[in-house]
Amino acid sequence: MNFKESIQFVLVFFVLTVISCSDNLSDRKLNPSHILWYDKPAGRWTEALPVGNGRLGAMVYGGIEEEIIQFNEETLWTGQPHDYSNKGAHEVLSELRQLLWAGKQNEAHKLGNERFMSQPFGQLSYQPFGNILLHFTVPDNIRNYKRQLDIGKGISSVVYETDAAIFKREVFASQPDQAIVLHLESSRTGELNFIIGLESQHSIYEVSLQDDVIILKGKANNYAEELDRQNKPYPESKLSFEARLKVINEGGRLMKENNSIKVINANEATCYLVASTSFVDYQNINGNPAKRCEEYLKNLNGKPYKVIKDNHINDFSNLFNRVKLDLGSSDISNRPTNERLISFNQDEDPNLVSLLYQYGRYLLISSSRPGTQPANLQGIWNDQLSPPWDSKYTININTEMNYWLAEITNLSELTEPLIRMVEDLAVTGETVAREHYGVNGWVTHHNTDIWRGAAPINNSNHGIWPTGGAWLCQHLWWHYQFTNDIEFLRKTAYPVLKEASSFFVGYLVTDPGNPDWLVSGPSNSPENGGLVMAPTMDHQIIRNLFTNTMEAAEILDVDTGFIKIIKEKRARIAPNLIGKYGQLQEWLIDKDDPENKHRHVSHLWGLHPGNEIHPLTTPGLAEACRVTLSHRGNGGTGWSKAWKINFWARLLDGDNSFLLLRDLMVPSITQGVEMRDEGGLYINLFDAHPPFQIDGNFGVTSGITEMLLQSHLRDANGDYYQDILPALPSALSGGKISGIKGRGNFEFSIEWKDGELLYLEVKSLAGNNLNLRYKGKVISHKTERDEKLTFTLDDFKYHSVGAE
Ligand code: FUC
Repeated sequence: MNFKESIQFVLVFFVLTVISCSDNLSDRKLNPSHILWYDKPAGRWTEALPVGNGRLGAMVYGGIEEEIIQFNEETLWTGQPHDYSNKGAHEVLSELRQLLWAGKQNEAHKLGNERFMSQPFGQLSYQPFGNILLHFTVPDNIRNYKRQLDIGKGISSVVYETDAAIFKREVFASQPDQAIVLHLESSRTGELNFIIGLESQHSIYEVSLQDDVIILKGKANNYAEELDRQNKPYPESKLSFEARLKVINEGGRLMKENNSIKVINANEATCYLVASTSFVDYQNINGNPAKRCEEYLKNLNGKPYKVIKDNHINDFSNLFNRVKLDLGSSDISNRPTNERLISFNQDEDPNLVSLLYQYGRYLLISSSRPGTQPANLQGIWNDQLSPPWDSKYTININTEMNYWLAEITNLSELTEPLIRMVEDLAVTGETVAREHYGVNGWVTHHNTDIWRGAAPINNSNHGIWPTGGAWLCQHLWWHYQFTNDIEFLRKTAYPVLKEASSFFVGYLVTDPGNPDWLVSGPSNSPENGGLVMAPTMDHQIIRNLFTNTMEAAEILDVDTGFIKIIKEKRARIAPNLIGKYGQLQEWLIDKDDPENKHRHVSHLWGLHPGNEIHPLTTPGLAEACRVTLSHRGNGGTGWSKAWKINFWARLLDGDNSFLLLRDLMVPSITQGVEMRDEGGLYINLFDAHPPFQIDGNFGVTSGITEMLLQSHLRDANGDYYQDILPALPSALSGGKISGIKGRGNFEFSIEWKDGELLYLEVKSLAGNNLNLRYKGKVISHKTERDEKLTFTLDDFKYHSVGAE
């Protein structure tokens, strides 16, 4: 290098360094649709920022003097392994049916509660684990405070300046290293001073110190209520837990302070929190949490922070980056998230829609990983000993909604925990099928917990609902449809679907009013109208289960005799009916009240997530769904609104779908007061039922995807239609999405402008026949595995055929 070249090199190096430093400071490179940020610490839990690795979750408050990192481990629940079935309940099954046929609902409720319910009446609850507490000695004159969550990397951070230095903290939950990692640094040497400790909310726990490790050991509290409504005790809590926090400092020193560790005059510090319980599986709680913690820490020993962070980012972004969404942005998009949320309904800020969309994916990646428990009502984040609805699994909508986004937004492997839970329920649910119904197969009602309770809980007027397991089976079928994994179909999905179908073969009864029809009952249309015979939703779900079981058996070439039986039964299941107001009937009897605004709109299951109602194939029923939705109105809890976003998208009405989305994108807490019974968002963009319930977040991501791509209909050959931009709202008239998936294992990039398709790229991952449909025009192609095809609007204009 000569002198001139050296000068040039130095200059280029200088300019690049300045750009990269200023980028760091001003966050110029940050994509506002990947960042939640605030200029104040969190004042309450729903303002704190969530991180998680599927097993461990944490909520970071970002305090300046006092920092709280509240954490969870997903297996810490009240109770112990337990069989909830009610021996001999089947003795009253026929009487329950007779009472309902005779119109004696009150008597049926009473008998149901006396003889047919789970033992005890309720299930157990998910628990908080503990808090990491930090106390900082903060120099004066704090300025430029910022806390943020980078959802593309899964890292939460806090930065502020003082007269002495710039201080920065990062927190993430590493999946590869199974730890919550906290890194602290100051821009000037020796300025970092803090005390760190652990505490728990459980009544029995102790904290101790072993060198540079703080140890928290305890035993789960009992369920918050001692006795159920029939004075039966809840199973005693038996799980023990342990967390260990290791502190590593650089440049300073550590000192013991009671059972905490004091870090003095350090430049940097890294803290690793590992945690575990004695839970092994729903039948076994003989795990050794101390040993597990020891192993987690041993694995971390000697690994530099940078390596752990890089591994975390690689692991996290590998999942997150599969889908990119750009709906445009403006200056408003760079404002703090809380301000964006407050003004969303007045502002042009489609970027906030992208942020909320990706946040749903972020939350699933953080709360559901292969080998973990499925995301519960709060995902993995809970700070209460007695959380709303026990933070368990409600199966009459909520648990399924949690996973609606998984396959379509390219997070297929994250369904593994749900699928494993269904496999467990197929075991516990077999006992319930036998004891409560006297039939073969397996059944699950409207809730489950970590002990895989499958019996009807709470109250007979809504707990006796036997189609929970059948609904969950849809997710196993989807997994096959999206991956085409035949071994999965053979070994996992089919046996579960077959036994779920077996249950309904034995359970369905002839309708006395119409002996050609088979109906479900005793059951209910979730949480609306009490115990009944023949709710529409059940029939839709059972038809769907039978159809999927038949197709799976055909693909696998097995069980011809059994398939013949379910084929005959399916043909006799009572059909969807249109009632006197033009509405889709919620029950076989036409008794819908057009004034009823109930949050559940269960009888539209066949529209979404089912596929038996569609404006193109069953226009009359689709119109009846539209009437029903207009009766129910746009109100509702968070998940109810989220479901309606999906319903309207399936009715191909993007503008109505967006209207619901806009209604949901409002602050749930205004001037410190929670809006009652109306869904909205908290400051940290958690969805509000209220209170916080994560299903709404996941349902939003699913609903937006349904606006852009749908693949649930098939042509006469059984190939899926890939409907492109089927319900594009005018408010999102331009944008770009890549990585979303359609059935048949296709991956899509779609770009649109002024409400029209601009460019489309399809990757065929399994080599299936491709059937693209856009605005009534169809392009069909035979594809090779891994073939990539591109299309423009002109291809649909000039080289397509009219849709069937
Ligand atoms: C169902 C819903 C409630 C709530 C609960 C967890 O029972 O009806 O609104 O979401 O689940």
